[in-house]
Amino acid sequence: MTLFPDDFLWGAATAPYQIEGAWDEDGKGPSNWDWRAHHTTCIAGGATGDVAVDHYHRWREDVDLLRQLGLNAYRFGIAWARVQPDGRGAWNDTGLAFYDRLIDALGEAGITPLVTLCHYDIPQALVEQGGWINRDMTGWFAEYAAAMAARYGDRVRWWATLNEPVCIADGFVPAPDDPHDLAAVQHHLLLAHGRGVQAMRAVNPALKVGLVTCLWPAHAMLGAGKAAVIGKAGERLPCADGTGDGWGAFSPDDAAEAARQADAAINRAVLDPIFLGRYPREIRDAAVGRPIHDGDMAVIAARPDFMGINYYSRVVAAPTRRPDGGIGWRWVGPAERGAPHTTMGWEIYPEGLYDIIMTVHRDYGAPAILITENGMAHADTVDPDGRIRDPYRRDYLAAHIAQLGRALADGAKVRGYCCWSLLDNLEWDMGWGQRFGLIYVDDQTLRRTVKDSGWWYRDFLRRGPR
Ligand code: IFM
Repeated sequence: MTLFPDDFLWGAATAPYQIEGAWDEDGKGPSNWDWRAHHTTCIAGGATGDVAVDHYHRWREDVDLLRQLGLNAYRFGIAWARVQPDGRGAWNDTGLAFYDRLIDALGEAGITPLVTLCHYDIPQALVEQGGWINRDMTGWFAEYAAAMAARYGDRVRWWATLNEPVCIADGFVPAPDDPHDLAAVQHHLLLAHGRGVQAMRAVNPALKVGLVTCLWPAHAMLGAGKAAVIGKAGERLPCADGTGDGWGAFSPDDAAEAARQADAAINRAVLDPIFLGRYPREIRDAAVGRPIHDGDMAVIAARPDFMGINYYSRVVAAPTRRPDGGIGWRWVGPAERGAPHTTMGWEIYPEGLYDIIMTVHRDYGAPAILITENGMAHADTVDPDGRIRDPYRRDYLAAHIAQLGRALADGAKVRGYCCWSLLDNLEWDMGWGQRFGLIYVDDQTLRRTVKDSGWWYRDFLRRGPR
């Protein structure tokens, strides 16, 4: 018996800045990422999204590739600056028409669109007014969300307001160094989500509106090298000598606290406000002065129709001693532990997908879950016969989909799964070095070639996923 219902959404995902290019064509305004690429040295190798992988001009071919892969869903984002160049005021008809054509072509191909409103990029004109530090952003975002719902809501049912608010707050706005500014950015992002949900529901109550966040199960680690022990949340780590309560400078309780802090910073920073209407204790303690107005938390906690989960790996947190004597944490990467990992330096840990789905399902009671991103980067190469043999990616995807099946069998309401990514693309500040695609894109010609893992995904879906 198949675990996956017939209407399960099987797709692949992209983001506008990473693929579209045409950064200043047809009336598009500059975005914060255009500015970053043109005015800073943040992006490795001086890469820019000016052309990216030229999806703006090659979208027909890309939709055809989705069809060839037999996918019934496609997650993409709208570049706010393409449809509303200044983020306020006038709309850009040519930009709006681009997404009309894309959505219509997906409809003709029987592919369900899942649309993200803000996948890191915002109009640069809004950055010049403070960006996410400015509370007015929440209103401007809600107006944009409502306009998108009105324009495309007849054809697009699934909407995500933001992609990965924790990442936006941490590094993708003009980086807020001051902890108060960071707290403001985090809060305004979630408030923008909540106000966006309200605005879209007012336009069309039939829409499914949610939020996408990247979740990393946080595990605790004590000790170092081969002697180190790692435990899942809530597990009590053994002591070094089996008798006392210590392991060098730190105890099992310290390790548990480190993992709790990592979990709060990465996962609960979003899940608690959205589902419980409050920030986790660890975050409340760290940022005094968060600009919360009366009623904000209720707006943020307007129940989403689904939770979008991006899953790549787990975080292993070891305790550290803070200058004030308290316990802090540090991320112990897989290379340091000798664990298998991708070229992003992320551990390959499929079981974490099951764990994190069950957390969102059981502990937070999410009404529905979409896996909005999952995949691996590797330095893929083209063989002399033109094929891209990537058995590592096939194995990665198969292992993660198996965990998805486990979660479904255990009652989690998972409605879909999208590989990250459809195409090799610009990996933000890491530039062109990280190939995540099911489809290889040649650096020079931008020619697309489906990798073996892409054909494997097609065949897996054809066989009827189990
Ligand atoms: O490329 C990104 C994507 O834009 C957001 N989620 C993580 C991916 C890999 O880093």
